[in-house]
Amino acid sequence: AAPRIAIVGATGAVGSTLIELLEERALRHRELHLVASSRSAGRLIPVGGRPYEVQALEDFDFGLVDLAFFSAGTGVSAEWVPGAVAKGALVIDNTNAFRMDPGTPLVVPQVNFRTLDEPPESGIIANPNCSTIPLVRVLQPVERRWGVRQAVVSTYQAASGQGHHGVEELLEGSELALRDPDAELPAERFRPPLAFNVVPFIDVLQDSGFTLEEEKMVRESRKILDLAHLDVTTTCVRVPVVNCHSAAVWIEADAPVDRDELIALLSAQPEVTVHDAENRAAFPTPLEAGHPDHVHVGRVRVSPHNPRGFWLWLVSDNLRVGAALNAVQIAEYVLGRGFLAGGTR
Ligand code: A2P
Ligand code: 11C
Repeated sequence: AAPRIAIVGATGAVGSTLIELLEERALRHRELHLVASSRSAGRLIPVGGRPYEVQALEDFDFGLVDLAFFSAGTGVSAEWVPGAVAKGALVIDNTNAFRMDPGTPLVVPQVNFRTLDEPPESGIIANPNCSTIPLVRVLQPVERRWGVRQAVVSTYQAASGQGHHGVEELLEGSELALRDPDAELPAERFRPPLAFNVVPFIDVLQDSGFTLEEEKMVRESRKILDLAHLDVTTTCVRVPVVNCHSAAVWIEADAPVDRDELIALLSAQPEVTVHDAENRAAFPTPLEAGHPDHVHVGRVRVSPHNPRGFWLWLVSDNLRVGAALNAVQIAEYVLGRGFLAGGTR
């Protein structure tokens, strides 16, 4: 039977993308419950041509659903996911709350679907951070073919990583700055302001001197790839782009890498498009990447000084590939495995 589904954070950037994907894809549902904060309670959101009323999280009974997607921030998940699990819902959590919990698989279906061979011990499946997902999608085939000695990543992350409010703040700040270069720009989601700026600081500083975003990319990649000592290091940068995260990735393999073979290998990965296979001048950008459900790769360059080292440029839709699509693909896989058959785990 099709499951009964709740989307927590349904009014947010990832939540509304989840709704779009439910409409687009074959993930059927018997009932759909849209949940957000009490601020949004009573709002009507159309899904499949029918209005659904948003319910306040405090009033929602998770006993009514088989599957709950959480995308309302780490604090909300930490507080409410355990209760949802206790009521019998399988939770796919899109926050940082449970990703490193040993009883919770951290899943990118194209990479480690095997971790879903059994239902998760915790009742939770974690969705990785939006900048981790495209990275592991290319690291895994390289690791299997040549071995990865080290990966050095610089990200170029879009405003939508901070939700609808992040996008609004960027657009509002950009308009203000165009009208008056000395205007004081809004800086609630992004400080310093993001408009016409580049900010090498995402989330909070950790004791290591790296930011939490940078640390998440390292530890999540290690868990997903099951490589506890993978040498990956990152600088995470926010750029004034509305949507789609990019990354410049330097990988040093354990053996010399042939560019044509590398391109063939990456092109053969599911939902990966390599742009410079034939035309070396072709590359993806956030505005013109192409299929919104693919990881886009370009600027594939083997170093002339080190035949084991090469660069990749990655672009992917952080709300889809990096968040909602990954979560929906997890749900599709889980349903295929029958964890939710008949509406129960
Ligand atoms: P709301 O719209 O009612 O504030 P975004 O990432 O785009 O900022 O969206 C965050 C999502 O998380 C929204 O759906 C928001 O609902 C929801 N949310 C934020 N705080 C809470 C909360 N305390 N309880 C329930 N939902 C919350
Ligand atoms: C950003 N990557 O771009 C963040 C958003 O751990 O799921 C997602 C944070 C997370 O701001």
